[in-house]
Amino acid sequence: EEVLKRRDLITRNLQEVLGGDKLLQQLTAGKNMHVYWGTATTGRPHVGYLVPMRKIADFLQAGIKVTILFADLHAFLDNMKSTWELLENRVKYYEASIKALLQALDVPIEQLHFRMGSHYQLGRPFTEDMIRLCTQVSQRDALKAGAEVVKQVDSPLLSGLLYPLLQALDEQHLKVDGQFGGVDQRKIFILAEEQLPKLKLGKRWHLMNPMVPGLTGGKMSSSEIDSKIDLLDPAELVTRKIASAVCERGADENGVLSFYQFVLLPIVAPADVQIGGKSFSTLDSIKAAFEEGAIQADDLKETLTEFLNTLLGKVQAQCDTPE
Ligand code: TYR
Repeated sequence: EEVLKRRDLITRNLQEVLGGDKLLQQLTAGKNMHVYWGTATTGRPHVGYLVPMRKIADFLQAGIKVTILFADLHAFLDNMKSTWELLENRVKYYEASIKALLQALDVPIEQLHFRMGSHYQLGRPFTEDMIRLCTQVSQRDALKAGAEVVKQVDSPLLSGLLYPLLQALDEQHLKVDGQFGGVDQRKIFILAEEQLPKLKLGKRWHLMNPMVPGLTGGKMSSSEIDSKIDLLDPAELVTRKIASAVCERGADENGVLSFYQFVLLPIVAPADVQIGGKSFSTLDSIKAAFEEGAIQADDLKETLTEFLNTLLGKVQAQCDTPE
């Protein structure tokens, strides 16, 4: 029963789990488990990072070891989203931002482990595995695996084909039992599950978060400025971005409500949230009140703005290292 409780904590709010049987087996056997989440140190961390950080808190609470990987080489491999010279500074910037974010969320960072990809990916053992893996994976499969993660260009670079292979091998070289990421990582996770066993490097479970849509709907990307709120955006800019978001009754896509669903509600739970002078604990009740006209778009925006500015205020107070 205790085991099932831990399993539920590990998998709650996820969109998809691959290898859930194995996870349960390991829990039952009392194995000391280890999971990692990687981030390519490309642009600027944005509020979408709140969601995986919340999840990491669940892992810690379930008593599993968690490593955060700053995938600096991956930032370079993905069409040089970072230059070779900038790699180290980017990691520092990410590390400061993410630690500040974790602290603002009351996640005990002293229990976390932090690694940097280039520290082991350039060494001989990793390189040997990479070369071996290159003899297993076709160009086509490598390209497909990266389709939702690596920037897609007309003439794909070899570096972009290596990207999913290195990510798969990270599982082996970080010595983890599973990897956690957004559901956009799915094809890379599948590649890892299919290919690593061929090299006798084992098969891990994979946990996937839903993607957080931007304020204007659609995937939150580092390039879509208006729909994306950076961790270091000043309060008045956050206020302006939220104010300009479309929030209409009866629309299929509502970025403001998505924010409640993926960011605000999971973070404030189990406490209630106050909107327009009323108390809510579920997305459905918020949606219903909005549709009925009991609360207005401006009410939704006001609560969201206050929530984010309070949280980001804490992050920014911790982290005064803008690039
Ligand atoms: N692919 C991840 C992203 O999209 C980054 C990553 C890189 C994750 C290497 C894990 C890993 O081992 O940001």
